[in-house]
Amino acid sequence: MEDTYSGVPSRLSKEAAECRARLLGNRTLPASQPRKHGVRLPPDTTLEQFESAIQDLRGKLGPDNVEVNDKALVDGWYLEHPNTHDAFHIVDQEELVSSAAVFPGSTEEVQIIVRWANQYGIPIYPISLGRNVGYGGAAPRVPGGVVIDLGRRMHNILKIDGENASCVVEPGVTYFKLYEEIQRQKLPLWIDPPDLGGGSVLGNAIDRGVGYTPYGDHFANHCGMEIVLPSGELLRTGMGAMPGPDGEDNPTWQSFQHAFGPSVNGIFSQSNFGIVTKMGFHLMPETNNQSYCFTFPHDDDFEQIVDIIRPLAQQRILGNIPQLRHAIQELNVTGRPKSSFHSGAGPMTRDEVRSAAKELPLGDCSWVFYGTQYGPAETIQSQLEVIKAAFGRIPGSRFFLPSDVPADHYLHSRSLVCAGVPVLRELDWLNWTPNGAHLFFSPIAPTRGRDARTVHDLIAAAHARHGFDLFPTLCVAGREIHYIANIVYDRADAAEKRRAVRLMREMIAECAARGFGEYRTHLLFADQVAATYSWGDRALMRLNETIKDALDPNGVLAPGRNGIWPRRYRGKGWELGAEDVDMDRIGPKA
Ligand code: EUG
Repeated sequence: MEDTYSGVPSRLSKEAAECRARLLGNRTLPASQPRKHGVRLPPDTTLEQFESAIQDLRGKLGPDNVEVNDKALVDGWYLEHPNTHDAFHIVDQEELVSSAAVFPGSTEEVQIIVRWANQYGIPIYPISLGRNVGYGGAAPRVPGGVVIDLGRRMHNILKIDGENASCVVEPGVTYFKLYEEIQRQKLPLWIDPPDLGGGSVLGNAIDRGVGYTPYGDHFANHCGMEIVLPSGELLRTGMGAMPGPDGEDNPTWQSFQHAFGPSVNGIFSQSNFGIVTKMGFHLMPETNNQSYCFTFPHDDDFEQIVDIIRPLAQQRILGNIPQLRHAIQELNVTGRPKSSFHSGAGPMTRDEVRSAAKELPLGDCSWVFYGTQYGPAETIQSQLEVIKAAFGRIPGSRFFLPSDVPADHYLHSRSLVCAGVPVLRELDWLNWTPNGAHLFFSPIAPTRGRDARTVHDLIAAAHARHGFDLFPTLCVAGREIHYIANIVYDRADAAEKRRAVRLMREMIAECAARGFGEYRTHLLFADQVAATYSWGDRALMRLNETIKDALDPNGVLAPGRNGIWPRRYRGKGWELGAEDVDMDRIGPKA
């Protein structure tokens, strides 16, 4: 845990050790198994070509900074995560694998790697840390791609500016690390962690992840990037495009995101147009805050809850993006396995959830709303009066402060996250099944009761059809909801994994038929999701492909990422569509 960059701070070492013991205790799979196949070579590359390309790369970067992926694959766990494959493998563990990993120590070395890839036509796949769990982790979309593990050596906090309230980080800076450094410098600033604190600040933002302080839209709160283009050239966006005096960084790089001309920042998020090696962020000045939750008695209160949140969020009376969860998540966030609540196969029944929830601190309920208010005590008090009056219109609703629940209740961890303190608590729901892994289904729904109901019913019916418990976490803003369904599955159960893939594919298609699309998805589903954004004869994808082919004519940078395939790969059997549910081999059929 004393790891220099990707471990946890000492304040969490006991919690992390317990979490690890529970997760590994729930594993029936061996820590690793002998490989069925040898190294997965990059496409169209012979072993001899691969070996001489690797030898060349070792010469350029040093032998210790290139590792061929030929050993047994180890899933590890959140804090000891692989850079070789998707630890939460949803197809065969050996499918979404790299051929090698390379560890650049500088932007110049990233440029060298990109030029090397162009020379040999080998696909490269940059990761920050590989903790994009539930969305593909460290895995390259094209099996046999070379993973550029940026985080291992590029994990410097380049700048923290207390006056401008901003920072500049490299890809390997975790939420934990940035938080600890700000504490060490005793600066009155907050970071904005997502639900788990071990991820990369930069990586999460370019995947357009979400956090829960008022600065929770991570991409919106970035300010300035440095990017290695697929040609190996270097670019700075925003005010950073203007040279600073005497060769320094532009003094307004972290002050103003848009600068002059087209705003190109966005095309480097959720794309494969460049490798972001530095990124600036605004940091929120610390403030007084109060977390709380409301419970509601009936499943059918759902529409009214959503309709009450809408004006409160639009008026910015709600302090952050609150989460709306179901009572079943009160069970799984205890870290107890499903088997302690339910026997036999199939999802838990509503009655089982009800009787188990009765014994927990919030009692029998359906939906739970977790919110936080910010500002001086009087402001919080008056906001809470408005919010209580609004939710009070729902008969049987109940209000809780952290002081109303035991110290181990989830509300206390929520309270930390919403005040900018990164934690690990959410890992506990992986204990639900043996060998627990998760996959997110993440559609955008309008913040309107009837639409939210449509999406929820469709997702609930699909989960029931495929025998999965439904764990809905709704991040509700004033006009849209990030509806996150956490599909928890057993990595040892191939049939259950196939059902999870079918479940995903059907939900993507059924939501799209009603106009609801995903904000982000796992690598395996990116083609299907991208294809749902097809307005105007695929106008958006045609633009993306035009940009891709112009910037990356050799098609080496993260082919297939977010459904964008370079010309060299298009229409050759790489795309995975709605029909692809039994994927024992990713890639063109021989
Ligand atoms: C969560 C939230 C997300 C996401 C994946 C997971 C929350 C899990 C709002 O975005 O993409 C508890």
